[in-house]
Amino acid sequence: MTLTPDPERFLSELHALRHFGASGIGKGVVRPAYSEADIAARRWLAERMDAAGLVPRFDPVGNLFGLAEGPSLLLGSHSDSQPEGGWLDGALGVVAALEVARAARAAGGPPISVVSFQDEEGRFGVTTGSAVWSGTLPLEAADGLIDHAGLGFAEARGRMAEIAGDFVDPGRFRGFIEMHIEQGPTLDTAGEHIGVVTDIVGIRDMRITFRGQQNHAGTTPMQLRRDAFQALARFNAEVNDAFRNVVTPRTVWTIGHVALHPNTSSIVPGRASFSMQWRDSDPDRLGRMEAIVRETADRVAGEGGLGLEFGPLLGLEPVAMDPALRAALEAAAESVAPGRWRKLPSGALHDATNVARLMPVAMLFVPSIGGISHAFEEDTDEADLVAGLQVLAAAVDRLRLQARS
Ligand code: HGY
Ligand code: MN
Ligand code: MN
Repeated sequence: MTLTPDPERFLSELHALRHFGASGIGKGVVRPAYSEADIAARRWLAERMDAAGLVPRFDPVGNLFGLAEGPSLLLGSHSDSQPEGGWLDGALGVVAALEVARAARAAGGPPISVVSFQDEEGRFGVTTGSAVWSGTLPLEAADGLIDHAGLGFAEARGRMAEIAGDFVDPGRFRGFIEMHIEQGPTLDTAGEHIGVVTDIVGIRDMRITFRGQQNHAGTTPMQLRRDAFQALARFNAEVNDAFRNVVTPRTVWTIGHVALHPNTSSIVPGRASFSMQWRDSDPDRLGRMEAIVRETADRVAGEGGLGLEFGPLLGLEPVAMDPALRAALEAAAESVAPGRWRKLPSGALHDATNVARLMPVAMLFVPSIGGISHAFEEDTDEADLVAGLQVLAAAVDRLRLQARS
């Protein structure tokens, strides 16, 4: 009996989830890891998993699993959001997984478990919940992480202590498939409905701090200043320049968070602390970019007479998707959207990168309207959401038949 997920129930559950932390602007959400809205959403998802016949289990870092009996295929994503997030980033994969798990149960199999990983958006680290679960990041190291406001990971995860159980054994899962929005313009621009991911880029992410001299903005001559913002500005210009010899058109880098101290008009900033993040599909290029970042910061600090601190370098390596799981997704995409799908790399990071250390993984995308994500405007046509659900279900069906043959 083939799997027949219920599109109406899927869409209504997706809309219900976005009300946890609704931003009040479009369909946007504010549901950072361990926030009240995030924990409430996870409790609600646990109830939905239970109602779907799965056993809900929170692990010590707040990853939520809905467990089928015995060996199963794991589907899912994450339900925490960026500080200003879209309603689909992560949530889509969790709700689609739950609907396919119901359809599989109704069809007499295959057993499907569901997961919502915690802190994929890296409030504390980089895909922190799945990084800890997969062994990429030791729990003790994660507990030493802090968010931009200074809250510690240990304290944050402690907010879920009363519902937290042990880590779930990855050995019970045969593989992992994550459905996600593309978060880029490729599918939307091409008028295609489905993307089957070939590989996920690697990432490096660190905090850098320049320490100069806080001083009066009116009486301090320019040539005597040790202005931490000017150091950051020079660093940025010189890194952009140096990267030109190393990067490709697909390489990206971002200074997304800047904290100036004391951050007021009439004081020369004495401290500039900022995030420096870069991504590429080639680990060697990621390493060369790191050398440029460190050398440039050293030179700017040295020549300007400023102090310099590098925070811990967080990162994940590029990872290729599993050929067998990918083939099932490709065949399913052709059956649901013939000629209107493509294979493509993921420029965004996903929990699948960490899970790939433990088992075969694959991902499928649906289009993001205008390629927008990590913004309240993030959206996808409902027809494309349903097409993605049908591809996920059809791929699970194919994998069941293969397992039987
Ligand atoms: O940043 C990322 O790629 C992911 O959305 N957290
Ligand atoms: Mn995501
Ligand atoms: Mn995201």
